[in-house]
Formats: sequence, structure tokens, C-alpha cells
Amino acid sequence: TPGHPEHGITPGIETTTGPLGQGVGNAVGFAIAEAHLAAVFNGGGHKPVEHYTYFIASDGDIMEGVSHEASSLAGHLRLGKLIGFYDNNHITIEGDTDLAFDEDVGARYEAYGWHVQHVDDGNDLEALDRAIGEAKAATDRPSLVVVRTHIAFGSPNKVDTPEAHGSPLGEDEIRLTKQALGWPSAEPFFVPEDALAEWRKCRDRGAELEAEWRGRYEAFQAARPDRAKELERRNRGELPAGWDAGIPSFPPGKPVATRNASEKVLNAIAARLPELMGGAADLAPSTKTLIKDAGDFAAGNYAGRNMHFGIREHGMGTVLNGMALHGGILPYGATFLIFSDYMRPPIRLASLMERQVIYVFTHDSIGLGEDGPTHQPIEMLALLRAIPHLTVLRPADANETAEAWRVAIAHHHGPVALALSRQNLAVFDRSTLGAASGVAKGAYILSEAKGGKPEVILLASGSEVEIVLAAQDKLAARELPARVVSVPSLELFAREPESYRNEVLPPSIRRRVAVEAAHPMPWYRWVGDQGEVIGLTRFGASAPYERIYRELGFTPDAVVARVERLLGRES
Ligand SMILES: Cc1ncc(C[n+]2csc(CCOP(=O)(O)OP(=O)(O)O)c2C)c(N)n1
Ligand SMILES: [Mg+2]
Repeated sequence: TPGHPEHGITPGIETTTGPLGQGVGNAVGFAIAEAHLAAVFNGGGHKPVEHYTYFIASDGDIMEGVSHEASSLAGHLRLGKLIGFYDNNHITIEGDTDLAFDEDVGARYEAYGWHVQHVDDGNDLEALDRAIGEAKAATDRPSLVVVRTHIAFGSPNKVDTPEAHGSPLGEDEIRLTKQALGWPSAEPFFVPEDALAEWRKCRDRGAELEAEWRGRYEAFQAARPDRAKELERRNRGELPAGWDAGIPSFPPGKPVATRNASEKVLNAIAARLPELMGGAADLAPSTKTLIKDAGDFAAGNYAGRNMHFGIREHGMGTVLNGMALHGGILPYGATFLIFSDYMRPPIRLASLMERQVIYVFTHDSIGLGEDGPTHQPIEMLALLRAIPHLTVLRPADANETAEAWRVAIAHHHGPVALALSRQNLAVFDRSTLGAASGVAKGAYILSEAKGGKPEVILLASGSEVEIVLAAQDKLAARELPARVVSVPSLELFAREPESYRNEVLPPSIRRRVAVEAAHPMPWYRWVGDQGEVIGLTRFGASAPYERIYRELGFTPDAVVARVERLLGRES
């Protein structure tokens, strides 16, 4: 058993927690998923989806900001089947919670719109049972039961002490605790017969409840076989046939921002993929992530598929994880790439759990213009690419964006982040260039060297690909044949067999220049020790994007100059 609960390692663990507060948001995501699926699949006297979501939160969970964000959202959404217990033991690692925390948690949750109860003694099972009954009866709000407990209850010397959190009681204290609690034996792992018999009843009761549920489910299957098949398909996470048939292709000519292309592709996919559900942290108009005519997921309309997470990126990330873990839903969440920082912990956990969550991160470079350096991501791509099991895709044009979505929807192992441009980008003419389907391989030859065997390889992602394409022409005019490789995803490319990687980046061509308007760190492996990276190790600046690109060295001429220097061909 891992030191912290890990989904997929220990049976029965529904989510990986450990970073405090995440579990609360996951629970909110579970409850959202249940509410949505119930709204979509229940009806005609049948309720194939009907369950409660319970969570237990510690002082640390309740203190962490992410639980505030998620709980505020849950209250707003009036998630009546979400029931939490606050393990209010007044102890954290440094000591009494009084050291840093004396707010009225119950009042705070009431202010969020939750139904709040207090149980003064965590060992009073009848009081807890009553509280659960009341919580279930409050169908129009989530419930929090603030339960006063004592850490290391029964231990004469360790009760109510922070040491009890992380260190074992020790043999002597265990003996004393068993004595104090009137335990009949000092033998380790001893379970009295009557306790065992009581627990074993759970098995029978569980079997009975399950049989009862199966009966109800079979009635649903018989009455609505198509809906049952659809629910089962969604729960298995299987894509329906033809899900991608509506994905548009974009003609060359008029430039398109990849965020705008993404909106068209998302909507085309959503029309055939009902499990696709999500939204933005108050940036749907900028991230272009609204599903048209799909309704808002809101109290009173849980069938809606457009989520409004509010300005709560961290909460959004953790709620998305809960939705993905629940099953039956393929969740996406959107914000500016810069604010991926505000949700890194749940991105990391989605990656650790290898759950399918799609992040739409727009405004993906200094190319966003006057918003200036606070909004211009520099290090974010490197940070995201450093997370194991996360796949980052930064498409170069509208057709790469369509392919990036295709990859994201079909990628079931770990989350996918799409980095999209705010500014318009050329739509490449694929009749003369490599096919956009190369996106699935992470990197592909977009344009072979002109006028001979390539002397240099130009690599770029996203908005910088059109810059290296223009540089390629200028280099050709100087009799410097350069191959252009579009690199939408370093992770996907790294997973390709060596033979393919060597085809795209032949080991014999060691002069390579990578261009990305971001921190250069991720590229060094690919350019090698005779290559160079044109990137950014400084913050951006506020100006129209064309001017920033020029001033910070992202122009075809700057690329040409760098290549000439690299090849010792300076004039
Ligand atoms: C985000 C985060 N910060 C810090 C920690 C380290 N940590 C583990 S438990 C804990 C606090 C323990 O107190 P509490 O949450 O009340 O749990 P209890 O010991 O009462 O069960 C801390 C700070 C963590 N796991 N997650
Ligand atoms: Mg505590």
C-alpha cells in the first residue's frame, strides 16, 4: 500500500489524494458526473444512475484553497447528493490548528450554500447516522457534517497530539491504548469474534443491495435497451463509431487562430460525442470552448454540457479529475496557458492516475500582445512537458489543430494539453506540404529541403512553424537547403520508434535549429550538441504581437541569421 492512497494500486481507492484539498474537489467532480449522467439517462421510472458521493476531509483539506474553490462551486450548483464529513480534530503537523486557523468552517460552508450540521463526538454512531439521514434529506444542497474527533483516540499519551499524525504509537503505547479501550487481547491484528461477525454482515448486506440494484438495472435494460447500451459504452470509455466524421478540414488562404480552429473542431466532435463535457474558468469567449446548443450545466439543468467553473482554475482542475474518474464523461477545461500554473497540482494528479482529461490552453505565447508579460507564458510549456504521462500538443495551423483534437480524444492514458494561439496563423497548403495527420507522430517533415540534401533541419511548434517555413525559402535562395519539421508534440515524438525518429531527424544531419517562443529547455535533446534553440529566457513585453515577435527575435530573418552563423556562412 502506498504511503498516500493511490488510485489503481490499492483496490477500492477511487482517487489519488495526498496533496491536501484535492480529494474535496474530486468529490465535487464525482457529484457533477453523477448529476449529469442521471439527468441524461434516468427517466420513464428508471434510475440507472443514482448514487451519493461521500468524502472525508481533514483540517488540511479544509484549509487548502482548492477545497474552497470546489466547495463554492458545489454550493452554487446545489449538488444535493454530495455529502462531506469534516474530521475536525484540531490537530495538524505543527500542532493545534489554533496556530493558524480559527475560522468558523460551518458558517463558511453555509455561506457557500451548503447544508451544515455538527456532530460533537465522532464516536457517536447514532448521531452520525442521523446526520447522514438529514444530509440525504437536504436534496437541494450539498451537505457538510462537522465532526469533532480526537486524533489517536484512546491512546492515553498521544491523544490530541500532532505526533499521532505521522509516527507510530510504539509498542508500549499500543498496549496502553488497547487497555484503555478495553480491547480483549494485546495480540497484534487481533479481531474479536463478535466484531468480525458484525463486519461480515456487511458482505451480505452489500450482496443484497447489489442484487436489488441489478434487478432495477435489468428492468432499465429491458425497457430501454439502446439507452442501456449507450450508458455502458460511455462507462467503458469506448468511443462511438464515426465520432470523428464531422471534423472539418481547413482550406489554405485565410489565416486562422488555432483557438478559433479548435472551436470549430470541438463543436464538430461534440455533436457526435455526448460524453464530451467541460468549460472554462470564466474564459470561454477567449478560449473558444463553448459547445453550441448543448446548454449550461447548472442547478436545474444538469443535462447541460457547458460547465462554468468560475474564476477557479485550481478547483476546475481537481473537479475535472473527479469527472474523469467517475466515468461516463470525457471532461475538458480551458484557460490561458499562463494560468496552467494555477492548476498544476490536479494536472499532475491526472497524469499520475493516467486519467483522460483535456486541457485547452490558449494565448499560448508572447503572441498575445498588449496583455503583457503577466499573461505571456514563457516557462509553461517546459513545465507541462516535464510532467510524466501528460501529452502536450501545440498545433501549427488549423489542420494540425483538428489532428491534435483527434489525438486528444483517442488518447486514453493520461491527460492531454492543447496549447493554442490567440493570433491568426497561416493555414498551410497541404498539397505541397506534409500531411497534418503527422501530428499523431508528434513531429513530421512538413517541408523537405529545397535544392538538395538538407544541410540543416529547422524544428518548430505552433505559431513559430510559419516563421521557419519562411526562413526555409530565404535559405534556399542562399543555396542553403533546409528541412522543416513541424513538432506539435515532443512527447508523442519521443514515443515513436527510433527508426521513425531517425527518418525525421537523421543522425547525420546535426545542424539543427529549433524555434519556439518559450523557454528553450525542452528542445536541447532534439537539436543535439551541434544545434541551437531560438527560445526565450526572459519575460515578454506589452505590444502588438508582430512587434514583440520582431523585437524578441522570432522572424524569418533572425532564423536565417542564426542558421548562417551555425554553418559558418555569415556574409
Ligand atoms: C498540499 C499539501 N501540503 C502539505 C502536505 C503535508 N501534510 C501532510 S498531512 C498535513 C496536515 C495534517 O493535518 P490534518 O490535515 O488535519 O490531518 P490529520 O493529521 O488531523 O489527520 C500536512 C501539512 C500535504 N500532504 N499536502
Ligand atoms: Mg487534523
